[in-house]
Amino acid sequence: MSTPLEKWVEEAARMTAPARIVWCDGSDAENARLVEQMMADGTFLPLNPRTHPDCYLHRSDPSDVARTEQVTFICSRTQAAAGPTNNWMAPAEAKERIGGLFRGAMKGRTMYVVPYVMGPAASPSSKIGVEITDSAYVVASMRIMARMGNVALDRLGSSEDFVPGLHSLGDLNPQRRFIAHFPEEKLIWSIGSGYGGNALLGKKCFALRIASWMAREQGWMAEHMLILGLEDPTGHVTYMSAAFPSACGKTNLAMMVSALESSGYRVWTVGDDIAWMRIGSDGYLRAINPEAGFFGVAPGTNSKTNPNVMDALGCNSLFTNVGLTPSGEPWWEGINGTPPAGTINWRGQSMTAENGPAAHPNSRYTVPARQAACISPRWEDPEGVPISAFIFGGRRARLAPLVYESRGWQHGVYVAATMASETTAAATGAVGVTRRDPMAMLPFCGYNMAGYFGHWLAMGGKIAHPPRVFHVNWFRRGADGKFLWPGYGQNVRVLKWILERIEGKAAAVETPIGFVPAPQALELEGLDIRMQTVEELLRVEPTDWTAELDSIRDFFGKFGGDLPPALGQEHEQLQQRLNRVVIPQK
Ligand code: GTP
Ligand code: SPV
Ligand code: MN
Repeated sequence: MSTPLEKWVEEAARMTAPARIVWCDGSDAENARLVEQMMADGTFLPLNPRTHPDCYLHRSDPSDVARTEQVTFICSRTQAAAGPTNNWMAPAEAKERIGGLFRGAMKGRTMYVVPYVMGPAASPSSKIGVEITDSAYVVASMRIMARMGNVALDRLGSSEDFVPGLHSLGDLNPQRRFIAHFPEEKLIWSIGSGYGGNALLGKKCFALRIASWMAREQGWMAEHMLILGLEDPTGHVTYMSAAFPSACGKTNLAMMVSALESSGYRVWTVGDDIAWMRIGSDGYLRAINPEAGFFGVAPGTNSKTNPNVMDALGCNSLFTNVGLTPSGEPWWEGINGTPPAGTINWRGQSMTAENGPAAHPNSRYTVPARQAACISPRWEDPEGVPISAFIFGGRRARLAPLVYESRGWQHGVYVAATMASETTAAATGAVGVTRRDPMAMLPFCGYNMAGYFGHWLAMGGKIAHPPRVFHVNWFRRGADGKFLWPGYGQNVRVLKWILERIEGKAAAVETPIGFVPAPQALELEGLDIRMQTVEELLRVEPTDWTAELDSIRDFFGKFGGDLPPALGQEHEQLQQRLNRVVIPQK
């Protein structure tokens, strides 16, 4: 008698016709074999064994360097279930079209069966996925990003309770690339890409798109959020989760070296990208990090901005699409000065003006979370950590102040649902275009976002101690076009204000959009910043917000009658508060 997993593997093999099937156990020996093989076929280039033992450089196809949202589909039975913000394809059509591409796709290749656990192995909140892939790079990456191999098979046994994900590189042609999710079946099909969230199916496909659907069905939350613990001078740790869109600072906030460490404020990392949260028996939202590694943006990372990750990258790490120095070390823009002579770029070309930057803007490192010095002692707590604050934010050159607090849960959901940010290189397409990205979930919500907003509103009523809701913006620019706020480790000053708001200690000024820090309430000791800049950072410009409301109204309009009335009410109330302070133009 074969198990449900064996049956699915047989079915996938019949469709894709691989030359051989390898069941991955996750062992060191298996990894060593894969690494040997990838060095032999050029998939991996070894890095300097002295400075970077067991580290490798991988170059993806130049047409396959970021998530591709235009070919990402939610294949729910009805289009209404996917909603106006997702691409939708009928399940039968998807099976037909994409199935056609999978037919024979693994001819002559090895099919790897990669079982994995999302979440700490012993957590009741964890879930099992199995990815079938013909990419050895994906196998090596999944081994870092999830608990992979026998640990998952042992937990699964003969159960059918796993999320299957079928992945093939196909021919890497962007015209034949599809990332498809069948939420009713809890099935993922991805073909034509070997990069990041398109190919490591445990991450965005399972832990966000499929999991968000499950979470609504089962009364929990799957969010694009980091999880951090802020330790105060007494040693007490307060946990917070933050949702920023892709490449807007989650990893850096979660892993920061606090600028206030000498006065006893320290940041501990629980997760850097995804949070799964359930209501605990104590009435707090309890968060686990479903992942086991960090797949972080390389450019801009250096020993000043993120020393914790720089130290962690010294061994057992993969680098994708970064430059390579003549001494065999990874190099990217912002790591340290100018590239050493003889550095080659991410495509293996010499560094000339025509050949562009050394590292692709969405180049990434892949590193085991446990290697970070800042990893929280509770990062694998099976019950999860209790969340006291939600922080939302994005890149807004002008509109949003450095930080503000919402007026309560319902207003907080409105703040999150109306978030917007300038697009980044994490997804293909134009960079720097402001778009609505509710809860940083626009590309990741597996169902109709109107229903998702409704789920958020409903959760608020069920959580005895709901997190307080804040909004931050590290990216406000001055008249000279430069960032006003130093960011990175200095962001702890904002976290400290948030902590003191939770504790009822910090002073705030009420504005139409919420509460901003009172002039003296932000800890600025030791920071070289002018008071005028601080005022500029905290300013709420009512006329800018009035214009924003029009754009929000257009966005909400997409959802028609599905939009929860509470959000419409919040919108009206904000409009009224703004009307009271905006002096009518003659
Ligand atoms: P994903 O992995 O795509 O979800 O991204 P992320 O949200 O984890 O973003 P990450 O922390 O990797 O940062 C993305 C880029 O923003 C990097 O180039 C960082 O150097 C830069 N960045 C992060 N935090 C700050 C900050 O506080 N200020 C400024 N100016 N830049 C920042
Ligand atoms: C993101 O784009 O939000 C990422 C990178 O975290 S990827 O895994 O490629 O989705
Ligand atoms: Mn992300």
